[in-house]
Amino acid sequence: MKKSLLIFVAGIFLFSCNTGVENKSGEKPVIGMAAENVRNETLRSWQAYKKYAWGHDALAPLSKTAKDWYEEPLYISPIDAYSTLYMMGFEDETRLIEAYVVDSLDFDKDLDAKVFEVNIRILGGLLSMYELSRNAAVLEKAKDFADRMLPAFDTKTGIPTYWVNLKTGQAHGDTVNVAEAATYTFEMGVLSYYTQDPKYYQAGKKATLAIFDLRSEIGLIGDVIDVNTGEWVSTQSHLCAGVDSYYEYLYKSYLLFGDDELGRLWEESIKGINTYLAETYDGKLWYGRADMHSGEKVSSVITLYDAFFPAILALSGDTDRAIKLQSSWDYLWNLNGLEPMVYDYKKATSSYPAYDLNPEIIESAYYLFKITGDSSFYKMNAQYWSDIKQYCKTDIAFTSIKDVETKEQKDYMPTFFFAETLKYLYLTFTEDEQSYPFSDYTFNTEAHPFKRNHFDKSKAGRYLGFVNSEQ
Ligand code: DMJ
Repeated sequence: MKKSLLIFVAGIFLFSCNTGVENKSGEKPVIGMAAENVRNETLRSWQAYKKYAWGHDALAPLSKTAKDWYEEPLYISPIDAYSTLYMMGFEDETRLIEAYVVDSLDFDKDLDAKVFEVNIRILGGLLSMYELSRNAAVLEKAKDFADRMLPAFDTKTGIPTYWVNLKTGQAHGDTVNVAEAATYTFEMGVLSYYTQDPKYYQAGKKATLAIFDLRSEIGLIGDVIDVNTGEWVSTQSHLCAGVDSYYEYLYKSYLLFGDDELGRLWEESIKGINTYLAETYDGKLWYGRADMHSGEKVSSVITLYDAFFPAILALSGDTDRAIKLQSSWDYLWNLNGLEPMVYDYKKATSSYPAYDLNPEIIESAYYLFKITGDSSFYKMNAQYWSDIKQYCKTDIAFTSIKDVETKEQKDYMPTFFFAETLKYLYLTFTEDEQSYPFSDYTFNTEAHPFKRNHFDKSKAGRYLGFVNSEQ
């Protein structure tokens, strides 16, 4: 029997030996052994973080030490981990994080933070912490943090600089990629909704419109831009790392807030993507790189981040392409049992064969499993989880891999492993459909969940400052 089939059959058998995790009403919903296993591994890794890296940004699981992104820690792992721990029902742990954030976390730090990264992890994490806890003091922290980010958006184009100093507001770094330029409408929109102050969403949307307005005659964008001149520094068009979440937020922000303008931007963008970037090579669907002006293919080098795209295709209704693309990514994963960071689908080589516990292929399998109901996507995630446990597990947690062929380990557990990878695995496997139904939630690009019906579309225009044409 094939290994993947064996895992699936074992999964079905184990479902009959269900365990439970208490929910808020004191009931014990059945989650099944596969989900329970992810839950146990999450707790084991979280406890390792607490023991060896508490108060710091991330855990280095081999040396059993802490790593910080900047001169001072910003507490990124716990903020990123919160929504996953919450959904898994670890109430003591989430209460601990919440208390630390409210009582001890002070963002008045003289350090330069990467605007894009702290937006999706810290602002996104804090907003979902508020969304789940309804603790008003957490919303105040989120607002304080966003106010410290806003000076970065004060450029000629409205596209934020790469860095912003959290204490002084001094912003610098004129060259950014498209993801760094325009992945803000989601978090800024949520904050505008909750504060009823449009300034956040307006700043994020201005940056998004600036990128869209700089598209070529054939409707493609480049990938690196100067925030002051608005000139493309690189005219390569793709949906790989460095662009990915720009497209993701066009659709997701439209979905969550109902801003039709973003919906139109998505519709226009996806036409160019499917016309010029998509190609079938060796019987597999891939999205490569093309020149934004001529539309001619310039490269078949992709990154594992691109595996987010089947999820967005499926969410936006193009299940056919989503299934084909996911099958290409599944093929790539199974070449080595983990996927390489960078891969050339024509040369079948990797110039950077690391795997950093990234979530994207798992995220897409989760979406496809929920949208199509096809168990082959469940099986994919069972396979990926089994491989991650085989190659990335350490005595205290999980760690990144230097080379997917040799499986040599690095000494780092990224914060998105808590936020995304473990969450999407858990949500795929859990039998408890009641607590977090797929169609009730929209996730930011760091997998922080926001309940769709918390955002009343008849109020969103007013709170976020947009007008739909039919209103
Ligand atoms: C995450 O931080 C986010 O999903 C981001 O958009 C790109 N990918 C990383 C994890 O791989």
